[in-house]
Amino acid sequence: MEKIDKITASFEGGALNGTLHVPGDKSISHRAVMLGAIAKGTTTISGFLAGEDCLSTIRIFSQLGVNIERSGTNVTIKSPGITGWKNPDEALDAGNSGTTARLLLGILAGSMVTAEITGDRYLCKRPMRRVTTPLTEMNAKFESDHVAGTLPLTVKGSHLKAMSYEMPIASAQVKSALLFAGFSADGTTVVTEKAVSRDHTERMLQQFGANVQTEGTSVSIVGGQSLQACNVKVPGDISSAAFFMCAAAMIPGSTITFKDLGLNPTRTGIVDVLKEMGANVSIEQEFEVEGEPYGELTVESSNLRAVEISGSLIPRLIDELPVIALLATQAKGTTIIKDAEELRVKETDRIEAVCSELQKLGASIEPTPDGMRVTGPTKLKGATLSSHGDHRLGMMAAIASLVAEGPVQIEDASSINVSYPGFFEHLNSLTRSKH
Ligand code: SPQ
Repeated sequence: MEKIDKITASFEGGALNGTLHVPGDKSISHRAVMLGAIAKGTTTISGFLAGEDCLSTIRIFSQLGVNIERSGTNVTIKSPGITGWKNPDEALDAGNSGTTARLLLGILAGSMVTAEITGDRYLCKRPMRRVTTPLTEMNAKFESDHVAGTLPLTVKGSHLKAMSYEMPIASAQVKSALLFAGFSADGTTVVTEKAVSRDHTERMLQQFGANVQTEGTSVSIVGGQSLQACNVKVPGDISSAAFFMCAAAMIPGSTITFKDLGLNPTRTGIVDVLKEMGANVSIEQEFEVEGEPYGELTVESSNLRAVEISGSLIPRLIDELPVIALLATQAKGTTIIKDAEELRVKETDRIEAVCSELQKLGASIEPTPDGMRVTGPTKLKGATLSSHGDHRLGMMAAIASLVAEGPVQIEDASSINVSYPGFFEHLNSLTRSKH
């Protein structure tokens, strides 16, 4: 993987124009490897995201004895099935990936494997009790040398019992971990969310032949089912496209079209917000592949106005909030983001980090306990920004360079490889900038 430590991005002005196939969806790529490893037989994945987070997931399931071969974005998984996994020789390292760690806790809890799960210095600070507390109620067994509720953690696979659980937060990772555990448990597990979070696990479990029922904000799964290996196609990641969608919306004269983009309604909050801000967004050629909606989406620049973003919209755009905050610096009025306290426990505290980095560019933005307030439009100036080791912050900084006067230096830009390998190539293909 290319190592980029410090990058200077400067934009010579002018519009962004072109067509992009953004890399495969990160959430769907993780789940495809996980379900392919649980199912006995051969699963193939096309359009896989070869970013560092998903490569961590592949490495982990290889350590458990699953045969996984990757050639670019094509992956072939030959698995003995979950009951054929072996104890790993070394700790399972989820790297920077919260999705890998949390879903793995749910999967291994009901397996026959004992394994230690760890991660990088950012992941080892992120909360795991949101998953281990309900899993323990299902009879899962965890061991830890410390009391902080963080990684490293050892999970000892055990016989699980089903449960009904009302989640205190809307989180696809918690929901998915519990559905995976419910898959191995005795009885029917029901998980209820406050607001609907991304539902890729439910859709893909169905694709692998499992009986999963969704009713409103509740999802149920009967334990003891078996999965059928299958072929998974991964759509383009709307969370990656969001960076260029926002760039096109705010830079006069721009038009960018995204092909084969994932348009799952639990992920399209960014489209709703762009439209409400006055951006020109159109969707064509909508279709569905194996339960996941796709389409071709075009964004054209226009004058933008401030919005309020809160409530059930938040889980539908949680990962887009850093770039939405940047977008709001170019919109007329005060944008208010509320109910987004979850941002404080991502790869970094994204409320503090987004505000401090955008303030360095001269933005009028202030943190609030559960979000931020951004007033625009503001002419941004060049500065040195840090990604804080967070891919979404690194990409936000790169997009900021397109609207700032003067160069923007990005420290620790290699974090972008977590979710968007080839990001700068795509940026260069759309601009006349030099990086
Ligand atoms: O995997 P990780 O590190 O947690 O990734 C992030 C991201 O920005 O890419 C969050 F930091 O996305 C999460 C997302 O915020 C991916 C995810 C999933 O695939 O299930 C769900 C969301 O997290 P959560 O905590 O709301 O369940």
